[in-house]
Amino acid sequence: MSDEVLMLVREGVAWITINRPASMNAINNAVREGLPRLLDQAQADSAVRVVVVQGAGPKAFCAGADISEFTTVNSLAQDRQRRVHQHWVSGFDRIRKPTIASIHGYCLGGGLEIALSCDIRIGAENALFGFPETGLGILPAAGGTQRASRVLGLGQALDLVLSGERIDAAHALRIGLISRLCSVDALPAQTQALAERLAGKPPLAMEMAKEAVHQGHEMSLTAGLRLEADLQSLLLNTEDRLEAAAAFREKRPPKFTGQ
Ligand code: CO8
Repeated sequence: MSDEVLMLVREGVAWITINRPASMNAINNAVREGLPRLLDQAQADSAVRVVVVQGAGPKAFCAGADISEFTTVNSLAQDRQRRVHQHWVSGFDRIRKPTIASIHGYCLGGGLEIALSCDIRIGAENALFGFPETGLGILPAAGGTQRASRVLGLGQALDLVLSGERIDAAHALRIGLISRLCSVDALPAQTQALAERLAGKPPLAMEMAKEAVHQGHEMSLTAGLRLEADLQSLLLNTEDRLEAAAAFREKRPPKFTGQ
């Protein structure tokens, strides 16, 4: 596989790095094909409890699609193939483990769509977010128009998508685009601490909590509450629930097995 997107598994955390720093980690074919493949690998690997996505180099998380590949108009056949084949960010919809975007520098276009596909976004003070797509004659079509409105609400999503303006990290925190903000220097350690905290929790509870929030968001309140109750019933039958309670009683750290 190309080294333009890398994965390293450490202490239950899969660190996926978009590794094209000379191009601001722009998404070329290798990234488009490699990222979903690595996400599927992380899902299949029982040693992985949490996935972090980050960008290599000092300047960018990801500056969006590689514009140097924007040279030809798609034929209808290519377009059909694109729809039939896996959507390039769909790996995030398949992964049941918690995902974190660790964002520094530019987070634009497809890069912002990757970030929005993650469950938690942590941003460094130098992060800059925006959707330049409409200025390029396209729209944010890797989930951007849909996920932005779900994460931010219609007003903020329409502002970002239509204006194409960049917002800084403090603004992103204010509108809920990121939920955590830290200094540039602290970003790796803060991300690692958060990822390891999540990785230390019972995996089935994490998976089902994630499912309840994501699926429930697309349902009526009544259906969502039903889903929540059903998933809780499943968790009440797990070994890890008993282990959590036993560890609390015995004043020791829990040992979760994912059963
Ligand atoms: N694609 C290709 N190369 C890029 C990209 C990009 N998106 N962004 C930066 N680079 C390259 C530059 O060409 C430059 O290369 P070189 O050194 O060889 O000239 C290098 O990275 C450094 O960039 P700059 O010199 O421009 O650095 P600045 O600090 O002056 O500016 C910016 C950084 C603001 C990030 C600027 O480079 C920029 O505006 N980049 C383009 C951002 C953009 O419009 N992205 C595309 C959005 S559209 C999109 O993402 C659609 C997603 C669709 C899903 C993907 C499937 C196709």
